[in-house]
Parts: sequence; C-alpha cells; structure tokens
Amino acid sequence: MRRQNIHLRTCPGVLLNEAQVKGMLLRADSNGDGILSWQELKEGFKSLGAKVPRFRASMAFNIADENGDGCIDEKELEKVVKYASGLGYTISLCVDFEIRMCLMRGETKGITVFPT
Ligand SMILES: [Ca+2]
Ligand SMILES: [Ca+2]
Repeated sequence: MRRQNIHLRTCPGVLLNEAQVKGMLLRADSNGDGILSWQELKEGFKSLGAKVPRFRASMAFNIADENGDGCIDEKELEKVVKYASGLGYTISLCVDFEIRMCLMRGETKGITVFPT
C-alpha cells in the first residue's frame, strides 16, 4: 500500500478547471436543492482547500448573489465558479491516481485539495 500523504503540500498541483470547481461546489449542496446556502458555500470552499472558507464564501456572495436572497442559485453559481477558479485551487499531482480519477469525476468526498 502506497502512502498518499507524503510531501503532499510541496508537490506540484494541477489547476482545477471551472467544471471541476463547479463539481466541488455542488458537492457541498448538502440538502440537494440545487441552491447553495451560505453554509453550503462555505463548506464548498473548505472542500476546495480554502484557508479561510468563511471569508471566501462572503466574497463569493458579494460578487454573485445578484438578487440578494442569501442563496446562490444555478445562474449565480457561474459567477462563484469564475471567482473560485481565479483563486487557483489545485489537485496535488502526488495523490494516488485513483483519487485523481475520482476528483475528475467529481467524487470529492474525503479528499482534500490544497491551494497553491
Ligand atoms: Ca442547498
Ligand atoms: Ca441569490
């Protein structure tokens, strides 16, 4: 069994593309209504590896919550994805191939990615 956590933070990473960022954020939609609440968006940023998810969620809401209802709907999510993609979150190259494939498929449960 190969260890997966050795030097993870110092390994080069692969930049998450917008589709992958979106996948990660949608995974955080815990009640599955297709709309991200503030809490869900915060969890989304946490799963992306944000150091201060609360701050990122606040920023994203300022940018994306156009109708000011305190939730991010499908249309507003595109803006959040653009914002989050611009932050340069990456998947480490040193994680196991299987895990990378899971990430590509949007299966992110229990997997942590680190920002560059
Ligand atoms: Ca939701
Ligand atoms: Ca909204």
